Amino acid sequence: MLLLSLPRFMNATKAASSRRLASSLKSQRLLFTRLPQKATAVPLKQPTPAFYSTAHASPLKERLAQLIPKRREEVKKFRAEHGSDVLGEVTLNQIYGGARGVPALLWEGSVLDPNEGIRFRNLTVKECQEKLPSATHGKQPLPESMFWLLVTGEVPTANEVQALSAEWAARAQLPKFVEDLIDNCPNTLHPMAQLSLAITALENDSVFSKAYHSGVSKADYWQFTYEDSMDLIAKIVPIAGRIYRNLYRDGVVAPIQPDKDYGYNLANVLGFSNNEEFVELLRLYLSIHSDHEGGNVSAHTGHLVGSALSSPFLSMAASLNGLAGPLHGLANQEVLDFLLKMKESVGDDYSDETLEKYLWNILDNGQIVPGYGHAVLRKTDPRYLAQRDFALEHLPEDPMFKLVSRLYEVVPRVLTKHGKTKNPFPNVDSHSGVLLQYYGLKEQTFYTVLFGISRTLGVMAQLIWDRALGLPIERPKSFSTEVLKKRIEKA
Ligand code: CMX
Repeated sequence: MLLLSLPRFMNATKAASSRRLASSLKSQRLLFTRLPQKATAVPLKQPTPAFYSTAHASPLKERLAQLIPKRREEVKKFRAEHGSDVLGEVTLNQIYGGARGVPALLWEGSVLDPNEGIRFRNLTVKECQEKLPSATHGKQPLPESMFWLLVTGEVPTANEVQALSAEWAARAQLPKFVEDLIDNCPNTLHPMAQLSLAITALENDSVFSKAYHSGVSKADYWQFTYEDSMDLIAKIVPIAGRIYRNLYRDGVVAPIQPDKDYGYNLANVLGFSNNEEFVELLRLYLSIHSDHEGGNVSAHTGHLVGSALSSPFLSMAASLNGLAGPLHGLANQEVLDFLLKMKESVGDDYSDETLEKYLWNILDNGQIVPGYGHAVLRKTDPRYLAQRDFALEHLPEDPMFKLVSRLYEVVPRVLTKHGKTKNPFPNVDSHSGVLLQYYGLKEQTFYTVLFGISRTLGVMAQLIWDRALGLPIERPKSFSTEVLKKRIEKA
């Protein structure tokens, strides 16, 4: 077991290379992302309404205060020069087909290529693993470093990551009524519903809502969004711990450790921090599930609700409600149910014939194979591969991992023959459950909560920029079938 104090937990080699990376990235073709050299810190001008006093020193906020004015100018110029340029067209099928592929959203943190997979601020999953600071003796990116990257487009230094760990730990205290709210939930209420309730209840202390109603300048909205976002990211950990410990253990939640990183603290509130390998898994998990561009249900919902100037708490609660759907984040729970049932049925017989027969039975019943397919991806999800690499290193002989591995060979073939899905390959949800099971986190109804914690990082990073760039309320146009028919006739 490794219990390291915060000043020591950073991987010095990676931290040292982060500056070099920032300058090498500068030369790459970046569509929207700029990676400016860090300027000397300037004191951040904070708006000072009566209710607003932050005791939290925040290097990330200072850095944002430097980046935002430049970005605002850049976007203003870009829009002035190209505001009327056409980026695509919309077909009738797209209107009836869930708006697939319609270029309609701004999302700064990540961009998804159908074949290559996700790039977080232009870094692939593998590059993030190589370049973002990790824990001492660890290999996986610290979620703090992923958040810094998503927000700023820069690889943070070890000190910057350490400051973020300390800031999140310092903000983690829950209001008593939120603890009571969770404690009073019936144990039949799904953990995602409990999570959403608790996050909604944090609205009580939203500085964004208070600032809005006190009439602060629009130019300062981002600062209050930032404060709420940081509180939310910090408090979602003890909330998750409380839900987990109430539902599946003794109801006792370990306190947040102020000198430990985010992944450690999450493992600790769940009761698993004595296994360093599991802590590393959580760091990987929290980093790679954080963002998957803006069109997926959870990301888009958070962004949409935030556009009405609902606070980060209300926006994220809405986002989590979307994540809780079985076609989206709940798929990781569904995958494990599916695997366990399959294992029960096939036993140790992982032959092509037996697995294919089982899969065809599901498909012939009109059911889906959870964990396979994607609305955008057309190849194996690199987030799946990162988890597979982790399994190959740490649990290569685990029977459930072996089943997942065999399905990776068999399912694409079957789905291709089935001929419906546009992408027969596994997505991120296909792998996470077996890893969590292996380390003893066996309650699959809780899995989407972990996804939700991670997704909060991506949604909050974007929400800060939404307010920094002054994006307006979202309002795409809809039509009835009758009107569409008329328009088509006319066309
Ligand atoms: N098993 C069986 N059929 C599938 C399938 C799968 N894994 N994936 C897609 N299909 C079917 C669809 O249901 C659809 O059938 P109909 O024409 O009868 O409606 C057809 O193939 C075409 O779908 P698609 O265009 O390939 O996929 P969509 O963009 O409509 O949906 C997704 C994408 C992820 C919802 C779908 O692939 C699916 O349901 N997968 C299983 C659930 C899952 O793993 N979700 C998690 C995705 C990642 C995440 O968001 O967390």
